[in-house]
Amino acid sequence: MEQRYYQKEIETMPVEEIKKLQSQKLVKQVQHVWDHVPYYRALMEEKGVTPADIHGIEDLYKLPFLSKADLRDAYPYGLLGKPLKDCVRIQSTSGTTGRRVVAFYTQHDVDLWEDCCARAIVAAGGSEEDVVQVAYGYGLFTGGAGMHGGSHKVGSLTLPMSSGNTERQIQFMQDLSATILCCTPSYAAYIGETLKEQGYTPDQIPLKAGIFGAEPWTEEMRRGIEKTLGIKAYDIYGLTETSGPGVAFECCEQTGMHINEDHFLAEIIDPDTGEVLPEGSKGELVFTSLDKEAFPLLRYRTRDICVLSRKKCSCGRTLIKMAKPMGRSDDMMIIRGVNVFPSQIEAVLLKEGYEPNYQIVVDRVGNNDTFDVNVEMNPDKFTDTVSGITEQERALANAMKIMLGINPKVHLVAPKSIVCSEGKAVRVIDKRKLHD
Ligand code: DLL
Repeated sequence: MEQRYYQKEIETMPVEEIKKLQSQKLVKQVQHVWDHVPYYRALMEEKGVTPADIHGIEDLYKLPFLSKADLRDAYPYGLLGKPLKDCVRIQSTSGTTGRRVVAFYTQHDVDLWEDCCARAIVAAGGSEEDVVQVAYGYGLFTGGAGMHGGSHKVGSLTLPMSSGNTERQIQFMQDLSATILCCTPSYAAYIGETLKEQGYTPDQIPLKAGIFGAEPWTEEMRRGIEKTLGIKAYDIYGLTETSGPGVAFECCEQTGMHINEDHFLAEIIDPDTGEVLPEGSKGELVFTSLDKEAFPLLRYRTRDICVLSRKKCSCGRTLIKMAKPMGRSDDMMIIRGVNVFPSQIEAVLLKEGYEPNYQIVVDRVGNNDTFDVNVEMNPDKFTDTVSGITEQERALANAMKIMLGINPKVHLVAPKSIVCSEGKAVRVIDKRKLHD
C-alpha cells in the first residue's frame, strides 16, 4: 500500500533535524513557562535552574518534574500559561480513576492537537474519501473532540456519534457506510459482539480500519477485534494533560506508536529514582509539551510504563515509537505481595477463548488479600450444569495462576452482565482502599 502522510515533512524528518527543532522549541517553551507560570517557576528556582541553563534537549534533565500531585495543587488555574481571555476550550479527564484533570487550550493548541489526530487518521489509511465514525465520548473527555477535529482536518465525512446507543451506532455505520471507527477498544469489541449477534459477518461490515485507544489493550484483543469487524485495528495514545488522543499513533506496521515529537518530547525514567533511562529501557513515560501555550507542562510524569524505540520503521516515519503502555504504574495491584496488571488477566481470557469482559475485585479479610475475577461466560462454551461451570472456572483460575503466580477465584457470570463498556472499562474494584 502506498504510504500517505498528513504532514510528510515532519513525519519523515531526519532524526537529527527533529532533535534540532525540539531544542529550539524547548528553549522558547522554558522561557514562556518561566515568564507566565509562577507555579513552575518556583519549582525551577527550588532546583536552582533558570532559562539560561537550558540550551537544548541535552539540558532537559535539569528541569524539575511535574506530577499529578502538582496538577491537584495547582487546580484549576495554577499551571495556565496564557490569560483566560486567550483560551478557547477546556477538556477534562473521564475521572474513572478518581483524578480530575482540567486542561486549557488556545486556538493554536486546538490546532496542533487536531493536526496530531489527523496524522493518526491518515496513518490508518484515512482520506477525504472516508466516513469516520467517532464513537469516543464527546463533551469534557478528549476522545470525541480530538478525533472529530482530526477527521475534519483530513476532510473525511465525520459522524459525531459519541459513545453509547449501540443500536444507533450500528444503524449509522451500515446506512452511511462508515469506513473508519474511532472508539475505545473495549467498546469496539462490544460493537463487534453485537454485530455478530445480529448475524452480520465481517464482509457485511463496511469498516476497513479502527483507531482505538484511551485504555490498555492486548495484542490478542486487537486480533479479536480485527477478526470480528474485518478491519485493521490501530492503537492511539494520549492523555488530557498533554492535549488528548494523538500524542502517539500507530502506522501500518502495528509495532508501537509514533510519538509526535515535534510537539511532545518523551523521556523514560526510573519511576522510583527519577533517573533518565537509555532508549530501550522499560520505565515511566515523561512528556514535555514543546509548543502548547495554555497548558504548557514540562517533564510531566504520566505514570504509564512503557519502552521507547528508534528502530527504523517500514512506513517511512522517523518519529520515535513507544510500545503499548503495559498499564499505569498506579493500575498495578499488589495482591498477596505479587504485582498484578489487569492486562495480564485480559491476555489469559483471550487466550482461553473468552471475551475480555471481566472485573477484578480485591479485598482484605483479616490480613489476607482476597482476589476474585468475574468473567462473562462465552455463549459458544455455554453449559448449564454446575459441574460444567465449575470445570470452566477451575481451568481459567489455573491459567491465571500460571501467568500471575497467585491463585484467583474465578466466577463465570452471564454474558453482558458486567457493566457494558461504552467508555473506558472499569476493570478493578479494590475494596482494600476503603478500609485504609
Ligand atoms: O484517554 C486520551 C485518549 C482519548 C487517548 C482517545 C486515546 C484515544 P485520559 O482520559 O486523560 O486521556 O487518560 C489518559 O489513558 O495516561 C494511559 O494510562 C491511558 N491510555 C490512553 N491511551 C492508551 C493506549 C485519554 N493506547 C490515560 N493504550 C493515559 C494504553 C492508554 N493506555
